[in-house]
Amino acid sequence: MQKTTFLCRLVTSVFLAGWLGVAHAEVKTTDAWVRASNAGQSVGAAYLTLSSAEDVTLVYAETARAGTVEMHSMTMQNGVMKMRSMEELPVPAGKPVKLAPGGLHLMLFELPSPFKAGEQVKFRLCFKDKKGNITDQFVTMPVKTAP
Ligand SMILES: [Cu+2]
Repeated sequence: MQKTTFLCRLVTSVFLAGWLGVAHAEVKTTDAWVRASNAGQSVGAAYLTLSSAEDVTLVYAETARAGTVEMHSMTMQNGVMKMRSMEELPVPAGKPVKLAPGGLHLMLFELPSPFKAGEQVKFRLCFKDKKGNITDQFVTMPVKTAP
C-alpha cells in the first residue's frame, strides 16, 4: 500500500507538471454516492460503478474527507458478514465492476466530520494499466442516505 501511495502521489506531480503528455483511457464512473453518516461516526462507505475499455486495476483512493480509504469486499460466511481489505480491485475490459451496499465498497476511515445528504465529496482514484502505468482521476460523489 505504501509503495502504491507513493507512486500515486508521484503521478500527480508529474501530471501537474505536464511532463508526460500521454493520453490515457479514462475509467467511466457511474452511480457514485457516499453514505450519509452521523456525528461521531468514524467510519463510512462510498459506492460507484467502474467501467473501462481496457483492463485496469484500482490501486488507491483518497479524499480530504477521510483519513484513509480502503477497498473492501463483503461476503456472507455462515450467516456472518465478512469484510476484507483488498490491495487492488481489478476492472476487466468491458465488464463494469459495481461497488454497492452488501458487496464491494470503498471503506472510509477517520472521518473528521459527518457526511450530510446533499453534499458533494471529491475523491481521487488511482488506476494501474496492464503495463503498470499509474494514472489518476477525480470523481465527485454526492452524499445520500442509504436506500
Ligand atoms: Cu468495509
